[in-house]
Amino acid sequence: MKKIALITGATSGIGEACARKFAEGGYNLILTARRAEKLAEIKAQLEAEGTKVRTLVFDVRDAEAAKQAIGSLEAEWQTIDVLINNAGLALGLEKEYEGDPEDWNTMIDTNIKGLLTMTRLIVPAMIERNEGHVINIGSVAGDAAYAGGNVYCATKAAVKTITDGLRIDVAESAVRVTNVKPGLVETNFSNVRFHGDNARAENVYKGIVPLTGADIADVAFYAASAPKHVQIAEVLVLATHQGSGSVIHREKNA
Ligand code: NDP
Ligand code: 8X3
Repeated sequence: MKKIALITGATSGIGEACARKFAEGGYNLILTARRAEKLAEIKAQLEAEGTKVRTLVFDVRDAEAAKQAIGSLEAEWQTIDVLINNAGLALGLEKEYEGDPEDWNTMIDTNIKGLLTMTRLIVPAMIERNEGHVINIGSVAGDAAYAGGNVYCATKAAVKTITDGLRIDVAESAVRVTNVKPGLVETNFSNVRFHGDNARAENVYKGIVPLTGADIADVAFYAASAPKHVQIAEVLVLATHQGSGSVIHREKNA
């Protein structure tokens, strides 16, 4: 029986790339997100290549929907070896005193509470079996605030602390816990952040070769594949020419 990875936010960017990487690496997959059609498309592609896939359509902000979705899995799909808590977003880049409270709520409910909901649902069975791996997608944004990043940065700082807390709480077991903290990754992230302003989103990646979702999936897969006695606790992955969340060297004429 192949191992099973559950990936939240698997319809785009880093989550979709993790789906492809873990499929290539021999896992069967439970893919979750809100967009049913996109999930079905990815499932069809991966199944054509020999991976078994279950899709669960729910919003991670809806704890009851998440519970029902996980509960609906057949018995053989309940043994989840790797949970990748990836679903998340930034909304806006306004100064904190000018930000939209609706955006703040969405980021907090998705990036923090959604991750906690999934952890609470999946980890108890890992503890019972004394094996499993939780990989949370944090961010360089969680290491230090940058201009306009305020609440988004705070959610990723919370992901760091929540990940560290989980690692401490499972230390008696063989369950491993990893925080992968990407820098600038070209995905749908900036289109979402700027509420569909694609020209503004493109500017984020001008003059620098950004990371790709596949680069981050490689790191997540490495952590999951390390020998059992090795726990990759945290990895910061920046684009070359990126010094920190706010220091980015851009080629002028690119
Ligand atoms: P994308 O916008 O490309 O993908 C985000 C994914 O999250 C989508 O699959 C989306 O699916 C899902 N998602 C968003 N909100 C919800 C929700 N409420 N319920 C369920 N699924 C949801 O962005 P990225 O791939 O870049 O982002 C993935 C993670 O990586 C995020 O946590 C982000 O903060 C983090 N990150 C991104 C970086 C970057 O530069 N891109 C850098 C550092 C971290 P759907 O819309 O179908 O629900
Ligand atoms: C996403 C990367 O630098 O835009 O977490 O915050 S950044």
